[in-house]
Amino acid sequence: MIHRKPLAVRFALVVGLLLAGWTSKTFAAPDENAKRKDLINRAATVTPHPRQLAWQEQEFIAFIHFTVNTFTDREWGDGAEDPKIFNPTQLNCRQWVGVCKQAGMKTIILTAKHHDGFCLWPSKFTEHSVKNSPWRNGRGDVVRELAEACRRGGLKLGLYLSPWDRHEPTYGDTKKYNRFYLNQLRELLTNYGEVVEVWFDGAKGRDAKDMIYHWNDYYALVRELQPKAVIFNGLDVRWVGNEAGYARESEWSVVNRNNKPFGFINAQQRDLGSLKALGPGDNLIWYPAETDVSIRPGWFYHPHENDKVKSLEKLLDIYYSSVGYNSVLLLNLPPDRRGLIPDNDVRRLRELGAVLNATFDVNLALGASVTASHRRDDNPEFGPEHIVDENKNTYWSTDDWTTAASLEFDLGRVKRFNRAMLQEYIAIGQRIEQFVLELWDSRGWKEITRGTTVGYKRLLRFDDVSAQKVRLRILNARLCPTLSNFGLFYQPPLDKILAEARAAE
Ligand code: FUL
Repeated sequence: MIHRKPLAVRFALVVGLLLAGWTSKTFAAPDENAKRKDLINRAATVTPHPRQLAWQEQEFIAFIHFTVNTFTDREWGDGAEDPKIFNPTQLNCRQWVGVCKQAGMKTIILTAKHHDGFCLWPSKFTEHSVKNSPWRNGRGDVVRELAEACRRGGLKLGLYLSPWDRHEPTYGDTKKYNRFYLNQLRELLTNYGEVVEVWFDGAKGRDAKDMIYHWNDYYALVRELQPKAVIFNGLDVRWVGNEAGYARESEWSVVNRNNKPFGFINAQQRDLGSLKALGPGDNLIWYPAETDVSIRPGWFYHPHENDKVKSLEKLLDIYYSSVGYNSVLLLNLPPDRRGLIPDNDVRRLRELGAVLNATFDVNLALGASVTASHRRDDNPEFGPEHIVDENKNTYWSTDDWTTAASLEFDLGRVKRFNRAMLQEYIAIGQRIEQFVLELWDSRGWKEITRGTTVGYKRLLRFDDVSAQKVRLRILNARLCPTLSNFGLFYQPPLDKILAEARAAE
């Protein structure tokens, strides 16, 4: 049975509710606005540590997966492998370095120990290593050879040390294994010179024994021994969330840590950094994405994958969708049983390098005259000419809360291009949310392409266009946009580039 209230009471209730609604809207709005402004301000001003900046500038780095798996044709060794099967016949780290340099890579990260526990260096803390393999009569050290080849070739070194170890008998005993792991980490970070990235793989099989990794002790040791190294899947760099080679089209480097331990952010979440994903109470941190993918289907060498090396078109798509989407690309190259990067992979990397050089060697916007709708404080320090001055430490910006602005580039003469590049001055934060690129075609401005986030680098691909004047309209930015670099490029047809590269060989 329903009890109905007298009419007068019902009337008073309705009026009361209406009033309450009206007052809460009227008086809560400024508070909501202030909160939102505060959030935007905070999100716009979180900045990278110099070690994160240096890592981001590497742009394109190599991953090398090499262990007993190379000889057993497996992806995950079980730890029972005989060290004697590790016997590369022509191992030459200088070949690896040469191939990586040709492709434009700046760092090489080596799996010093994968899940099988076999160590590519003669660790004092286990017998399961190169010291018990016939390679170099048990006196070999792949980590040392790579460190030296990198130093000689001007590349940097990163190391991967799998926490999950299927060989080590102490695995499963939290106290003992953590001590063992820290000892190995200490060896690697002490004996091989500068290390710029330490890669902590979170993978662990379902059959793995239960134990707790002392992540904070691992991080502390990295900071103590290699303060310039970034920690992947730890304090400094996050996993992009897939192993296919694709970053998000809107990849924000500022995300909510959620007060979870580092490494426990849900890297696979579709939106980690937009203002929809962030809220007023969030603990915002600079936590940029690294995109890892293999040039072949597997991470390790398998003879049956020799003809499954990714196509040049696929690798270019990956490059534009990782480096070009505000991420670092970590491309895996598995050495074969000779200990060399296989021939098909070498050829493909050489092609990739040739295309990237042919495209990005000449920036058609360099030296263009630039005018801006807005400039910060009317101060020449923030003038638009800094966008095309080739100096990554100078930039253009607007006043705070001028969140839209446009920039006009006069190239001096009509030029043909099909690629564009934008770079924010991320040392002071990441801001741009949306932009449009247009050209002047004597009747008016026409859109060429548009994009969302920029961050360290945004690359855009479009069909060939010709113009003397180009306009970049920043439609929306957090706090105020910055730009430190703008580029227009022309990528010739791939067959033409490859024919020229072959002729030059
Ligand atoms: C994963 C590992 O399980 C794979 O074997 C590979 O090392 C990849 C990069 O990370 O988590």
